[in-house]
Amino acid sequence: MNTKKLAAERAVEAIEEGMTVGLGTGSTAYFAIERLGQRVKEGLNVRAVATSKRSEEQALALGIPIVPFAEVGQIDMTIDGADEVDRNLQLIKGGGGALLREKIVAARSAKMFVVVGEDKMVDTLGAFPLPVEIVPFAHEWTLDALKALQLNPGLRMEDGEPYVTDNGNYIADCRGVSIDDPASLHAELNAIPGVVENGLFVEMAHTVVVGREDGSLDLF
Ligand code: ABF
Repeated sequence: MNTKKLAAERAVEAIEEGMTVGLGTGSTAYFAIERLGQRVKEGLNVRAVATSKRSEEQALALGIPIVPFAEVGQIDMTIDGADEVDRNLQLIKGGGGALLREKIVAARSAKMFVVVGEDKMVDTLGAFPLPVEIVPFAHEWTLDALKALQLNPGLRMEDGEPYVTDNGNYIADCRGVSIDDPASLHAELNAIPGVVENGLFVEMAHTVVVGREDGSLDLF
């Protein structure tokens, strides 16, 4: 069973005529955009903003209208994946490197639908490395500040060079941190000079759609 596809397509059914939709990033969001593209071909009128260049390209290729941010007052509904979801529906996102744009779009959304396979559901966040987006300037010092918080940061690399986000920043992946209080850690991280944003999405999920291996769905 493709639990990601199951969850993504269920969320897309909640999109109504005339909505402004936020399009997430990642393999689960990919299925949501594909399904939305089908609905647009069937006559659904929506407009969208995307959380990454790759999601925007996918949407445009499917005929989903992308609108400038200046023309969007509020996003009605955003559909996006996650790397981990805890019992309080707090999230770790950013494994795909798009966390900054994803959080900006989620924050502007009336409803954020998080779409995951059941393997993403955890008791406590942190088994998945927490991504922290940092500026390249003096990034060594920013990494030191993360180390001082015992967050065990590692610079995300790609082809032997630091991975660069769509925003021209680096990502530090923080491993082995059991996150019992996501809200406090979120505030602590974003207070560090050099940190742009972090992958903790606290009190941002409106609905979590979970696809199960047995073909069932749960909505929280
Ligand atoms: C994106 O979805 C990222 O924030 C997150 O890392 C990713 C989850 O990946 P996938 O949907 O491919 O499992 O929104």
